[in-house]
Amino acid sequence: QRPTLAVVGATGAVGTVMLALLTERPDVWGEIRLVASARSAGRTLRVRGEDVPVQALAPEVFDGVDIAVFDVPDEVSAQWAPVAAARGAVAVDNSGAFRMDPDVPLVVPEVNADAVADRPRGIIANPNCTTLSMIVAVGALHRAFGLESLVATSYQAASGAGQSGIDTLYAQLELVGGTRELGQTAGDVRKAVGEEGLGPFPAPLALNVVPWAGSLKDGGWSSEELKIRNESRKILGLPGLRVSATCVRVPVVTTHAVAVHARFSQPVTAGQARDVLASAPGVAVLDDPSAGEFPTPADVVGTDPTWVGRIRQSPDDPYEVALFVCGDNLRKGAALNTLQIAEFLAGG
Ligand code: 11C
Repeated sequence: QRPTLAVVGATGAVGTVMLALLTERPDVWGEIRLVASARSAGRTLRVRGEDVPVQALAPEVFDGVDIAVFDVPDEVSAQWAPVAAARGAVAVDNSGAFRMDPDVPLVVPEVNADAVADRPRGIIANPNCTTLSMIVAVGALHRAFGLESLVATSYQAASGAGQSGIDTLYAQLELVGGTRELGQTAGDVRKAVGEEGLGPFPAPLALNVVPWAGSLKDGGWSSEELKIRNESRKILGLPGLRVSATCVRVPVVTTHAVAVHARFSQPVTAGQARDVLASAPGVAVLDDPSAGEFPTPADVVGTDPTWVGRIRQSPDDPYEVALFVCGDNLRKGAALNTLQIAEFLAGG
């Protein structure tokens, strides 16, 4: 009998991509149950070519469910993933609620699929989309060369902040589009957008870059930067890995990019790194700057792989390799990785 899947948060930005993936990918599921807040209950959504009613989140929706994927805010997952687990489902959670819980594995199938087996709470966590945008490539290089430190700078898309991030960016672009004077005088873009037009961002995103994502933590770090550090350490099984990240929001709708400087326990040439990445599952190499070929968010959005280009050996340190990585933050960064974990469980 095919397993029953519940999709919790089916109506959100990530949930919408999840339904598209469930329709596109080889179908391993029996019943697919769609679950959302009471506000969305009663709506009908299309999945696998069928109209499926959305049920309100309640303990009984998990009865008979084998795997429940959660694409909801942290506080909703914190409350409901344990309920799903108590009713017998394995909860695969895309929020930040459980990622650093020592009794919850943090899984990227291409890197540490075996970690799914050790799940005493019946919950498996999916990493943050920024970690996920680079970790498949970094994990492949670690396996080959032994990673010692990581410096990462992100260029994060507006959709990382959810539907309100997308709506805010489009609204700002409409406000500033066609005004040729804007962006040449300090504060003029902020004035054009207005305080009420900032949405979830602390500064205008149109015609700008914003060095901030998440909330303020000790030492001036953002939560997003610490997630990259802590989650990379846990996924790679390197608790002492040195990681320094700077997270920046850019006026891109979807697909996070990350400039990565990785230092290894041995010298690594660009050619060696390229060969490893070219044969790594889930990675696509696009690296011919002489032909103008490197990944950009606008060129790879909507695709599954982790795209890598600009692969260079540091001119000053033969142990260090620099690369530019792009990954769709709603697919591999969220829905796809969650679904891959669920499919791995369904197959095992
Ligand atoms: C962003 N990466 O781009 C964040 C969103 O921990 O799952 C995802 C936050 C998380 O704003």
